[in-house]
Amino acid sequence: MRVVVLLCKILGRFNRARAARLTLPHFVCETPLFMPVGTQGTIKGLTTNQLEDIGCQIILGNTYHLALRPTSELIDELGGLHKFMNWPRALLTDSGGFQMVSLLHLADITEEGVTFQSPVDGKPMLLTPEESIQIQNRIGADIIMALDDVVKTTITGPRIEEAMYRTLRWIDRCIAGTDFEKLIFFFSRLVHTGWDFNDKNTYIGYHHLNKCGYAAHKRPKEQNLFGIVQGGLDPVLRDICVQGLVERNLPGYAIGGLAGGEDKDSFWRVVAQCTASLPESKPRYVMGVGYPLDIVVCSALGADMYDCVYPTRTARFGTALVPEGVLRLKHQSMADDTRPIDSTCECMVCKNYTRAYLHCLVTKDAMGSQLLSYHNLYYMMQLSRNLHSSIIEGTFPKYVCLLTYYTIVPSH
Ligand code: PRF
Ligand code: ZN
Repeated sequence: MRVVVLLCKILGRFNRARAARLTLPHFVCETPLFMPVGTQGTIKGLTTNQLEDIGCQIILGNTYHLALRPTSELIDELGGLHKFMNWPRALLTDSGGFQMVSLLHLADITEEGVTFQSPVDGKPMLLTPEESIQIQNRIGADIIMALDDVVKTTITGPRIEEAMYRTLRWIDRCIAGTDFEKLIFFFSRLVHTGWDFNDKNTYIGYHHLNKCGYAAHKRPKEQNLFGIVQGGLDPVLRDICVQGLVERNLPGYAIGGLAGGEDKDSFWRVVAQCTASLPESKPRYVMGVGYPLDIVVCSALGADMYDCVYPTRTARFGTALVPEGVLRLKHQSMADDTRPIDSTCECMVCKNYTRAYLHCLVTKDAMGSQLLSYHNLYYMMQLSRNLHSSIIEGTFPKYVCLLTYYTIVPSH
């Protein structure tokens, strides 16, 4: 039997919305939560100290990028990703397949795995479910994702069904991959130190990891494997996938294949359907979702976790997130505007800099995008905190009305 180490305690509810506490190996996180995306072991333009300052609880790393450079073997050798990037809080890694398919037009999916041409030397390479898990074990994140077969929701026909069933077959290969790691782990403990007992002769498990020569960061037993629900916009396929994954009793579940160009109504229907039949006691993560409005709606529908490059990418294009929508700092009207980005925001940027100064920087200096990224991520963290506390305090509808009074749909 698999040991589930992720504790998900529901602290409050409002209809289907939940506010929970997730106890992960490196940090206790509060939901709903937004996870900034750090592609190359960094959130572009921000230090990890700044990320802690803004209240960031967990960040996302991309297995595909990290496996290419600096490689998972080197990260492992240097003590795991937490240590490598100096990030003491929680980390999640995506399995890599989605990034390959979305970034490389040369990626191809077969039953064995995702084949692609290495961008380093052009050689054909294969990422299997087992290998994705092994790479993620070496990186050492608190949450690891199963390799899935992702198809755009705008595609129709038998490919959607094929991808959903393949995702279900691959989850068993991912589980087998993690269990193999655990077996080696227990074997190594047995060989090096014998089992761990306290003075009352009670087995106390995998403490003192360094003692047995097993690197402290490499704790496969403590990594939480999330399965990913696929099935496009077809409710029957989504239902088969949810049931199949729930039977496997995983520590958490993600809803994948969305935010790929489908209309909002179809997107929200899939989220509503999945959250209705996923277990109450496990976290639900909607992948690739990050517009403020989508986070509010998905949270109302019972989802807990989100990730997106949007807040940092849009910052690099000179756009700031504000309660009214977005503010384009490049616009000529900002040139002599002495107000902060948002007078209601308490972030370091809004306390110290004017729109006029930021207008001057955005096109000329890297500091412009760094400051805007800082503000935008602060905005997302504040949104997560407000959702959490309003669900607990019973003021969730009031908070949502206040937010949607302004239009929080970005205008691009
Ligand atoms: N699967 C994986 N990563 C993802 C997605 C997915 O479906 C999405 C949604 N399009 C974003 N990131 N593995
Ligand atoms: Zn601000």
